[in-house]
Amino acid sequence: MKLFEINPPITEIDLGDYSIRSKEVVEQFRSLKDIHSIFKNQSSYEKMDPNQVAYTVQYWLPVKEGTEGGLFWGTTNLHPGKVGGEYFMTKGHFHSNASRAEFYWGVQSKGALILMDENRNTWVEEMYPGSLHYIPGSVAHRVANIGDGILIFGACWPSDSGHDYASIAENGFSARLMEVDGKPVLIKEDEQETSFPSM
Ligand code: S6P
Ligand code: ZN
Repeated sequence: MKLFEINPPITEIDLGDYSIRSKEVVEQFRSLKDIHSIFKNQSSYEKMDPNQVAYTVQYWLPVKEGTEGGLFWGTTNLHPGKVGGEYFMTKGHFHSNASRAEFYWGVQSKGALILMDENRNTWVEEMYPGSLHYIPGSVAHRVANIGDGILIFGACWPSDSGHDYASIAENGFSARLMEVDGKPVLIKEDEQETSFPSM
């Protein structure tokens, strides 16, 4: 009888905080100064510590960026905070390869997934430990931390998605998630207010 060797996996995640242990893991660090231009109120930003951590991301990239048919995996730790009433959030992006979709899921604390289609319709999904989100192709995505602690969420996306940050840097999303009377409210850039799930 031939015996087969059972190999250990090359990657592990901690099921508590979703941190990744892998040879291929890449770490990204974004301080407030790296992302400040995404916030509306720049005078509030000027009064804050530019070096404060906004978010960190661990990427597991088992294949080369751009490989068709491959998958990438990521864990984001988004810190709590606000710039002039606007929650700390990720830069947000479309995928350069527009048809490529993505999964996000909540791991720790409370968040809001802000989505915008190519016609600039914007909507929000609540994130919490166990929430699962399908982000279709051609939909820009960014996450805001609306809780008190570090928001942790996971992501999985095709390795040939690419990231188009330029469109968002240029035109932003059509709505912003602001804290109004202690609650998150989606405010369209034309100032109309839409209440976010009763929380
Ligand atoms: C990658 C995936 C996430 C984000 C991360 C940071 O497609 O959507 O891993 O890269 O959450 O957000 P952003 O918008 O700065 O890339
Ligand atoms: Zn993405």
